[in-house]
Amino acid sequence: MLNKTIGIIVLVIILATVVAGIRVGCNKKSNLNKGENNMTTTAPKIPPIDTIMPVKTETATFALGCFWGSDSRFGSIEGVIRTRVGYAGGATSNPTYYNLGDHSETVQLDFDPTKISYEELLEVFWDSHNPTTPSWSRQYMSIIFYHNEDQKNVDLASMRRKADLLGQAIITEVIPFSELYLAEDYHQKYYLQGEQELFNEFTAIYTDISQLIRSTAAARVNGYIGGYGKLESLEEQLDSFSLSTTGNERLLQIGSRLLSKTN
Ligand code: MHO
Repeated sequence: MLNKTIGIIVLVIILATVVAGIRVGCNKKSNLNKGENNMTTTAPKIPPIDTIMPVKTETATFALGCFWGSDSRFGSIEGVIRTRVGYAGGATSNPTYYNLGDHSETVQLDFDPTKISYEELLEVFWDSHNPTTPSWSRQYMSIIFYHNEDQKNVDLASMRRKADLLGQAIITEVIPFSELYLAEDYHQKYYLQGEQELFNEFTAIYTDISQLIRSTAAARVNGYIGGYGKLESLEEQLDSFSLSTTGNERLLQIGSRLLSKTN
């Protein structure tokens, strides 16, 4: 009888220890979680605009002169998700800015076709340069690189319409896309890189330039700094960039100087 009672007591003690152990374990874990949460609230915040990605994107590739400007212009457009600049159209392998070979400065866009159509992007392409005058160098050629037969058909139809409208022949080449050699880091989101304080805010979040290149927020801000887009859109989107209060003030100051108010 005594043995049985002792046995039960020992069993209860063992059970209590195990339960307490699990509790302590859980507490430890939840303390850890709290710690992690605290860290995420103090770490730089991913811009909300970069957290919502469309289910499907399409890609467009254009050469139309210096890519600093086209990166900025296309980056300001609602529906454009990512921009990157590089060299394309030639046969020289691994071109660089100072050793371009037969390539041309090129901008490439990933866009959400439910927000902007490829045709609309082509309109921006025509309006952003003079496609009737041959370029004086291979570096600044006017080229549309199509990614599929559909794009090719849309390109040719759009080009005919534009030529009719202008009453002039268009010299733009329409050729299949093969490869984009990414330009050097300092060419990506060039105008944003020139605004040191704003750029620093982005590099605090995106420590690797390849992440920054993929950021919609960086594309938009680079667009507004280049003088593209509307002040009204900038004001609407400001919160989605996660900039500091001074960053917001600086961007609004640039915007009110360079951008027209509404559409
Ligand atoms: N005219 C520009 C060309 C730069 S671009 C990336 C300059 O300031 O050198 O071709």
